[in-house]
Amino acid sequence: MAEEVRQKKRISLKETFNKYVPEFNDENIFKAQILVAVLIGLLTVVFLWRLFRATSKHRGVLLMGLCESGKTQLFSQLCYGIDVLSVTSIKESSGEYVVGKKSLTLYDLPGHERIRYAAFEKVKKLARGIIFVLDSSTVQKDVRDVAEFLYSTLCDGIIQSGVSKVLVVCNKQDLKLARAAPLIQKTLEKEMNLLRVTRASQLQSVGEGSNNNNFLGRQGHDFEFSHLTPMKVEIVEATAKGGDNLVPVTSWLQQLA
Ligand SMILES: Nc1nc2c(ncn2[C@@H]2O[C@H](COP(=O)(O)OP(=O)(O)O)[C@@H](O)[C@H]2O)c(=O)[nH]1
Ligand SMILES: [Mg+2]
Repeated sequence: MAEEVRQKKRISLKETFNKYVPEFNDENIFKAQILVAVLIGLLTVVFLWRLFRATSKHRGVLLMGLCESGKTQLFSQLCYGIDVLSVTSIKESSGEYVVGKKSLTLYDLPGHERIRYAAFEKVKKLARGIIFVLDSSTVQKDVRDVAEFLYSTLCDGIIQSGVSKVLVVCNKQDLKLARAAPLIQKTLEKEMNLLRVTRASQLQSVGEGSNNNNFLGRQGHDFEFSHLTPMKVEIVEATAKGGDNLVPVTSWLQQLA
């Protein structure tokens, strides 16, 4: 008796379905099943890929910039919440930055020209993001060095393939002579535009083709950070000393984690 009722119910459901969606015959249903299976397969692949990326080794954030810009200060504030007495870093140091259940490894790289590249080479494979620190009170006079360092970093092939987000931190905003971020951005972009021209002509004179990572931005346009897509470069103001104004940095790290 109960079986009969169930049978009736099943038939009537099918009949209702056919009544309202007549184009759904058996063949079409088979096609739809295949489509759904393919969709589920694709979604699984995307899900696993995202999971793999999130848990992959790329959980490093490189703190880079010239000497005395405030990298170690920022590193110490972010990882331990304290100021440091300044000592010249000759080796990279690392620390964990915890965001909820996730964590990132911050690498404080030495800014000294003679050792900076060795340290960079060692950890660049692990980079997921870069925090480039500059001293907002001296950037006007050091703009060439700052721009060269940043340009070379962004040209690196490993960085271009592994890093999607770069944060330029205009540090020491507590100082009277500190420039604001929009002005620093303009100054840097102008300098990097000049650098790009000189680098391109140097390469031509040594006979290298144009197929290299050394051209940043869009051909035929003045250099702009916004042209570096898919890499996203943001420029913010901060004060590492005393941890007074670090929200722009911490919220960027949260998005990255
Ligand atoms: N006024 C001011 N001084 C800072 C700030 N951040 C760092 N400093 C100072 O700048 C100097 C260099 O800092 P440090 O972190 O050692 O720079 P690093 O060479 O880039 O690692 C130290 O004397 C810091 O106290 C800041 O936000 N404001
Ligand atoms: Mg240091």
